[in-house]
This record gives sequence, C-alpha cells and structure tokens, in this order.
Amino acid sequence: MTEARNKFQQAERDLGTKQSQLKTEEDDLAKDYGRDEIFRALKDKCVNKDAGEYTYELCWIGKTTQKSKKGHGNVGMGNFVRIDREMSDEEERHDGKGLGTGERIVLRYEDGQACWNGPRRKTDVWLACAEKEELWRVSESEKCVYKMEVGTPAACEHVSEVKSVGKDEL
Ligand code: MAN
Repeated sequence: MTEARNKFQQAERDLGTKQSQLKTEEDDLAKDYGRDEIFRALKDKCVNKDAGEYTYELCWIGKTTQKSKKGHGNVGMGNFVRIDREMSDEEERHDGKGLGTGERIVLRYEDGQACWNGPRRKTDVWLACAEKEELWRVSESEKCVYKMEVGTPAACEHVSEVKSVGKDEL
C-alpha cells in the first residue's frame, strides 16, 4: 500500500516537472526571435565592451548589463522585450564600425534597475551588418536611457532580404 502511494506521488511529481518544462518551451516559442528567427541561434550568447569605468554586456534576447570595474557591482540595463525597426541617419565611419544610414533592426531592452529618482533603465540595441560580432559603442543619451551599437552577421541577412523581397513585405 505504501509502495503504491509512493509510486503515485512520484508520478505526480514527474508530471509537475514535465508540465513546467512544457510551459517553459511554450513561452520560448511565443517569444519574438525576429524574421526567420535569426536571433534564436544567438540566444544567451553575450558580447562585451570595455568603456572607462564600466564594462558593458549585451546578452542576445536576454539582458543588458553595466558592470563596474571599481567593484560597485552590476547594474541591469534592461531585459529583452521586442524587435523593432528604425531609421538610422548617421555618418559612415572610416573603420566601418557604425550604423550608417537606412533601416536598422533595434532590439528593445526594458525594465532594468531603477534609476535613482528616475525611471527604470532601458537600452536600445541598434544592429548593423558586420563580418564579426562586436559591441562597438555604448552611450547614455539621457539619464539611464542607453544606446548600444552592435555589428553582427545576423543583421546582414536582413539587409539582403530587404533587397530581395522588397521593403513593404517586412
Ligand atoms: C550609475 C550608472 C549611470 C547612471 C547613474 C544614474 O552611475 O548606472 O549610467 O546615469 O547611475 O544615477
């Protein structure tokens, strides 16, 4: 009798575990990974940028972080929420490490650590086509609103698609 009850309880626990795994997979499927799910492959991969007092980190479809080099800890700059497109109007750079002009993919990261006396931190992650994945620069346009400029091969596919399928189909 006890053995039967134990087995039943174990089966119930296994079911619970499977159900929560199923829920995780379903949530993941419902997430927006972009056209043709380009960003699914990059999920949880991170790129860093050394910048003065901080090291900045972008984790694809994860979060953005400002890490203090002076041991003041990490500050969350936002969690991935969605993929947008926006026009960029920037001068080309000599080294090619810039957004340039035209439509670019922008990943929105929101609800980061609250700013002192202000809103929660957020990051707009602008992507441009590049051979090598690299976090080019990070700026803070207004307090606790950050912009990351990133070169990635994932943005190249988009550019060629725009050319081949036509803009209004996107
Ligand atoms: C820290 C950093 C800055 C930010 C201020 C706001 O110093 O996160 O980027 O501007 O806090 O108080």
